[in-house]
Amino acid sequence: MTSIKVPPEHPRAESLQIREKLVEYYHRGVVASAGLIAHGRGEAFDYMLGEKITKPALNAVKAAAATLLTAEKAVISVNGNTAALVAEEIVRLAQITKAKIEVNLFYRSVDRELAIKGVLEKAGAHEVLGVGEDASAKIPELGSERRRVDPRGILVADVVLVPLEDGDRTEALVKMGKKVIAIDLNPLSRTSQKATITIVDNVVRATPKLVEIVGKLEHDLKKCNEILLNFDNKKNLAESITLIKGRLSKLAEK
Ligand code: PTJ
Repeated sequence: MTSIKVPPEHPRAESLQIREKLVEYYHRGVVASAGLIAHGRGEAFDYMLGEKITKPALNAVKAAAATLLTAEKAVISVNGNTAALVAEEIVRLAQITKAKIEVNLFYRSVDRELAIKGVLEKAGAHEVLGVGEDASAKIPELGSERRRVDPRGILVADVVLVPLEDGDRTEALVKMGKKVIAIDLNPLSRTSQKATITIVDNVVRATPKLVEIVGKLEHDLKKCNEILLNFDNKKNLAESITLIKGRLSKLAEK
């Protein structure tokens, strides 16, 4: 296994450490090989966003927190990259919002499902849905392995959080009447465009921020409703795209 120790003084140390972590979890059977490619795609958008949480991302995080806290049956869908990067934050988020955690993979294999379950349990999860025979239900109209869901989880959820998704499932879940919260660095992706709430940010920043905000809003139903009344996903998503455009223009002028 080729892995390097990133010198902390390296100007891009944080980004390189995240990359190394994904490579390590790839070798541990958690991350799919395509997960490494997906990360590279995300990195490119992160560069354009300025590698920090933006105002529209923060607005979306607040709306996501309010949605999770007011949900009846929320589920956090976890894939390989998410487990590798933010397992502890996912478990904490599930605890505060009383959401269930379900493994849902594009590149499904029992070995990967078990490896991801193991990572989540090590991070403190008591129950992980969607593993092996537990993923016995099917999302209609979906051809990929992502169609296989747990009848106690995603199938009956009213709200599903999907960090790092791949398009058609978001659309299918929305068609089933569910609210979908996506975390995706690419504001142009089908997931971003089809989700009910789109957080255009890196999971490594958005997930801890989500934990922080749900902690603040946990007992404030009035505030949650107020946030939701004032949130417009289309407008917010457009702001992320405009922000990238503005940043690129400024950089071009330099
Ligand atoms: O673990 P599996 O089997 O479920 O597979 C997971 C991947 C990510 C391989 C699968 O879902 C996939 O192929 O996804 P896509 O279609 O490549 O889409 C991934 C999206 O996530 C892209 O729009 C990326 O820009 C975005 N992305 C990548 N890394 C991050 C990210 N968004 C937020 N935070 C990141 N760290």
